[in-house]
Amino acid sequence: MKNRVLTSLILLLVVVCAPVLSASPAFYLIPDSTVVFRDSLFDVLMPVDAASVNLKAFSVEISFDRNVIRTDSLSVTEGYLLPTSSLPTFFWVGFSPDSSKLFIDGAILGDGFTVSGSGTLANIRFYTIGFGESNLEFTSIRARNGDNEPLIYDAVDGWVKVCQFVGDVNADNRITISDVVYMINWIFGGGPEPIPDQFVGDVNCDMTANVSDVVYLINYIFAGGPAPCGPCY
Ligand SMILES: [Ca+2]
Ligand SMILES: [Ca+2]
Repeated sequence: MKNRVLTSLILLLVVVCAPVLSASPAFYLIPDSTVVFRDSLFDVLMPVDAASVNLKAFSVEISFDRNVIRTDSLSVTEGYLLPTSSLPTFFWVGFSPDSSKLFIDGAILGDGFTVSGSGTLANIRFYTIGFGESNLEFTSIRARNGDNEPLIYDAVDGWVKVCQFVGDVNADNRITISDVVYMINWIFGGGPEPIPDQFVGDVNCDMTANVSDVVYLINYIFAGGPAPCGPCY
């Protein structure tokens, strides 16, 4: 009997405490993973979740690989959440000198006024400049409530991969006759290897790049043959 009472008490504690334990608010980057081609744009939202309470101001620092993606101050715009207070807001965007960190500050201009619940704080448009992968990482999150007290938020980071077309062996972001010439020069003329390595030239996906891939590529470009086996390298 004693054990049953104890078990019931523990169960009650778990039920009561579970929402509290899982209620830690967080800043997100949505989508948390993006696969995109080079020389293109992609959008990332920066929301907070429903556990966010009495948010008046925030200041975040997001780092990324500047050799893979970039953004600029015109491409970062205010989200809808703080303006739902119906008061004027402050919104500022800055960058580290080497362009590898993005700083975003926002606040409701009005003593004591706050917003609670989920919503977007910023919209960020990145452009891709190089092949590879980059984390989108919150390296700092600071937030304040209406009494100017610090609020604690978790961070849910993002990630992006900038892809290369399979068959784009000269890495100019398109598949053309110049890739065929490049492949022929590599295979028969001792020219440079496909960039970044030979597997980007394996357009028929048989795990090796050779003359049969050249034939496949010619057939694709000039005769309406099947496309390279995978769109992304
Ligand atoms: Ca190419
Ligand atoms: Ca092949």
